[in-house]
Amino acid sequence: MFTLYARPAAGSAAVEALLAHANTAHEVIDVPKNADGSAPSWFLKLNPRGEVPTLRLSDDSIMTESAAMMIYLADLFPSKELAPAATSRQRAPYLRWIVYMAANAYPSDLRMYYPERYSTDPGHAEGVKKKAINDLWHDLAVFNEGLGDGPFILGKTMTAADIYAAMLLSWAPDVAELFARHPRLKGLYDSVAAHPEIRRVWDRNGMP
Ligand SMILES: N[C@@H](CCC(=O)N[C@@H](CS)C(=O)NCC(=O)O)C(=O)O
Repeated sequence: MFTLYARPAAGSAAVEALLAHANTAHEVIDVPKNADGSAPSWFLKLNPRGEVPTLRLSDDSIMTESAAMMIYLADLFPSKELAPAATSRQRAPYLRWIVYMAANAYPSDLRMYYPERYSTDPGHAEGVKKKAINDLWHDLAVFNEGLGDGPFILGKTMTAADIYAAMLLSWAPDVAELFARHPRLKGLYDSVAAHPEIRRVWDRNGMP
């Protein structure tokens, strides 16, 4: 049994979607924020950074970091074929694009949504946000260039990397504009969302 600590429209959505797709026993607990926006003290005991997703595993241990969860859970359910084998040539692009999204697009999104957190000077927030939006367009254009004929990252088979990437695409500053510029990204997003159990999770998270 897994317990996913989550928040609607946050980075927990991809992990929630993977758990639903794997059809494995899990509960989702939405973590409220205090009035000042900080994390509640009970949650800080689980994850000192106060971030979702946070995942409680079946042995009661706690895991953090969304990309690590995607990789771990995909390997845990091999019958779902959400990850190429460690020895497969496809393992390299699979890992590349999960980590690319976690290391580039996700932080750009955080700078766009929370620019005030990236300087001690409140006057810098607007510039931080503008730069984050520029970086995000670039991050997603590079991802688009890296895709083959699709619809998924590895071709015809959906993996955990696609579920993760789809969540990041949905956070673009202008999703309609993103999909107009890069139809391959729309193809990936729609192909992931065509899975009814994932669509339900996207809906719960207010995703397009
Ligand atoms: N590197 C972390 C980042 C997680 C993260 O920043 N989560 C955001 C929501 S998307 C969060 O909970 N932020 C805490 C806050 O808003 O105070 C991961 O990939 O899991």
